[in-house]
Amino acid sequence: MSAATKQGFDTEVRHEPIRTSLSVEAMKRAYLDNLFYIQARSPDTATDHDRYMAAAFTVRDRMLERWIKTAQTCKNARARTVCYFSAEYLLGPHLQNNIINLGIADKVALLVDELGLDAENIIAQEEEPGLGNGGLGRLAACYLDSLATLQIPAIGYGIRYEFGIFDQRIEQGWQVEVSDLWLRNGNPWEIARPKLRFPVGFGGHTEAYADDQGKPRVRWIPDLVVNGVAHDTPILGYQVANTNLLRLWRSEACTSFDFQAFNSGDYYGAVNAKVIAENISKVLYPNDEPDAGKALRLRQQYFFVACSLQDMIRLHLEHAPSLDNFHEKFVAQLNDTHPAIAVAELMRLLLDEYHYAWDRAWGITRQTFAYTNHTLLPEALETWSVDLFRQLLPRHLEIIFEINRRFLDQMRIRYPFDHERIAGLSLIAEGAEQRVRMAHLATVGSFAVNGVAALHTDLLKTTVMKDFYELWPEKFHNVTNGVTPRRFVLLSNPALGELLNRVAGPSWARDMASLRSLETYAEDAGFHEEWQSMKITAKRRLAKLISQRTNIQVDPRSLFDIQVKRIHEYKRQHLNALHIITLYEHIKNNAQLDITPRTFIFGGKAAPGYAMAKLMIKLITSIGDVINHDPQVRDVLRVVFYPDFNVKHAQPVYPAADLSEQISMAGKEASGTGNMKFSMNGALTIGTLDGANVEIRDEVGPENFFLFGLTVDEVGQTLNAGYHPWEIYNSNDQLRGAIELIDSGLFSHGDTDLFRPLTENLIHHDPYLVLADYPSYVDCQADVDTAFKDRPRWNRMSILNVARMGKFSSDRSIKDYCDTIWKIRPTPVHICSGDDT
Ligand code: F58
Repeated sequence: MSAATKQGFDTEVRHEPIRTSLSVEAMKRAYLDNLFYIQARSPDTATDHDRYMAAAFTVRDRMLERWIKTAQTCKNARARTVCYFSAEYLLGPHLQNNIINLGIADKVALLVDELGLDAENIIAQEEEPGLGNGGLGRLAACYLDSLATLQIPAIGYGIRYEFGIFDQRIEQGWQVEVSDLWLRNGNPWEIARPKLRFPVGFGGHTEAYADDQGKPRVRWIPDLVVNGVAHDTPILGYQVANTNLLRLWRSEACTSFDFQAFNSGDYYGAVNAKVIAENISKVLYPNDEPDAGKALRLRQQYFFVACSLQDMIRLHLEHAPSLDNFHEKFVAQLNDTHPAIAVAELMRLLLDEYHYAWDRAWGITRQTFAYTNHTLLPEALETWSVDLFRQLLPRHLEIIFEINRRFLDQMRIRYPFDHERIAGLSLIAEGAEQRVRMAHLATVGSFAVNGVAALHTDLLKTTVMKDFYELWPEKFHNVTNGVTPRRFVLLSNPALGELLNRVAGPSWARDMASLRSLETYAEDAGFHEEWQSMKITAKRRLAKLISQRTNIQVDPRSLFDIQVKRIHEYKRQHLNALHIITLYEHIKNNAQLDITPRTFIFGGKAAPGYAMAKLMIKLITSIGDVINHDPQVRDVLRVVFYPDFNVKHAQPVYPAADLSEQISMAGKEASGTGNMKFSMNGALTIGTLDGANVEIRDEVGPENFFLFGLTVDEVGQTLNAGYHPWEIYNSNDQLRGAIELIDSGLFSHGDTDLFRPLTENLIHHDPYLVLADYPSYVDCQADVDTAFKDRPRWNRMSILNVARMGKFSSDRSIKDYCDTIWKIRPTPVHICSGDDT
């Protein structure tokens, strides 16, 4: 060992070893230094936010050597790198997660003690980066965690939105959106790279010309060019040195503004280009609003993809003479179709900038991309109008037409005379206006396509992607989603984490399959007691938060029945609401009824433009207002709407749940990931055979899962037979009673119209079969009630849920991607400094 290494110097990375040591002493020193030198505060004048910033820099400093070493190791290894292309990353707060992944939680606890700090207050200061809408964005964040933990070289590419998903306030029972100023107080986790910037063009026209050798070429002359500036965040793996890169792009004008226009007095015109440029990364689009006219969204998609591909090419050409083997060094995973324009952009770069012939360019492109589909909902399958495309990305439109022309020529040979099939496969939907089908572009331009749960993949193959599946069966894969047990068990539920460390050994958090050993405790009365006391502690904690945030008092001994997710008709929060009203009526009509006391907790945001979802929130809060104040029922039922559901607020929710509501109409929820988070924390699921519920039930055992509702096939039959919800309404007294109670104005201060849009829709249309599933849901809830009274049974079921959730770690999902799609193996990173002391 060299003298330098002995002293704790890394010979490649110059740094002072003591400064970033993991010893309590060194961290204390660093924290106080950061407070002083970065925040300019002494301990007695510091605010909690200063303390948070000092703590964050202390932790970040300890990640930097690992980060730099990872970049060096991967570069030297020339390993294939996964580039995860995602318009959304719902990361959640970093501080605690990084402390856990660094393995310094115990030392930090000592330090906090020694300095007399209030850890909870400090942690609470962190504004989470809410750069995503829901499941898709959170999945991307879980995958970043697992990629680093599994030591896979990876870069997450996306957009650094200045405003993330809106904050939700509840005022008079209604959702009010408040803009998310997450960067207001600075972001200690990111490192801006002002020198790392790429130009991105928009609009303009294309020109044909002949190059030096007389070959015909095309060039694109955009009429607006903006810059994308890199902002990097380190993503540390759990108990490994590997630290990957999340690179988000911020848009910036190329010049500050047009001086000529300014001088000639056109002040507004002068700043216009700057405003357009900077708007691109200004705000995350909330989902569920119709895409029509959303030119800015298409700009965002192209913007981040164009920056990312230029960055990948730059990295590649650092040590390769050409792009011939680009696809061997990179795989770009398209997180849904939002980045699908990357297919046309890589083609454009290869054809127009690097002068590849079409076939070679197409070969490289098709071997670079893989596409994950996250939805079957027809309204969510992205299409863009050809006219808009022509305006914003004229060269890309030409390329897409050419891809389509060549593709359809092949299809005509393969399926002569089958015009319907060919029109169905086309990248362009014909109609009143032509539209580009982004899922088709992604499928044709990728070497692999995957769904996110077994059922979802099957449905993809048999419905929306049927023709593509018949054409290229080998291209289709299933990779069932997963979630990271680091954030959603270790961090969110430390008591469970400790219990699992003790009974399954601490490696469970890297190897969740080992939790099977917990099965031996399923009948152990002593263990049951511990289990139950852990749950009640988590419920007390949530009860306190509920009281602080909503002023509603709930009893931790009651059954916590929780539905947290985006508010959407297909997710059927209104089915849950109808059950609550049914119980309410039962109790009102029969005071002696022996029902299990329950606290119904809801959380989730509605898209600002989705009136029905907003009305569902109002319905839930209004039911709560009545029930929570009714002396006859308030000891048995409580209803809470837990506002502003985001990652930070979600973390205390999963550990406190007894029952997890996963009640979407079968065939609509591609996978779901909340279902996994609940079950990993010992909640039992009441659910339909939809998304990953199917696989969760297979794993935990049907006897440990409350199943109800129509299957996908039955849903299809019901709809095909001509569904008449009013017949169910008329013939089911309980159901009619519940809906009539809403219409009576009881929950709306006598206003009999307020909820009509919702009830009328259910009675006359009910596209998500709420009424059809209501009877079996209510029956199933009665089984839940009985089961909860039998504590040993409930505890056993809960323990077995946790023991059998190994499959749903995102580590397993990432291994699946590595083995079946990316063909990548780990590149371990070693740090050889004395840094870990
Ligand atoms: C979700 N999609 C699926 N989309 O609904 C869910 O079943 C699945 O578990 C999850 O992806 C992860 O695979 C989803 O969250 C969005 O939020 C889109 C964001 C952009 C606009 C359209 C919706």
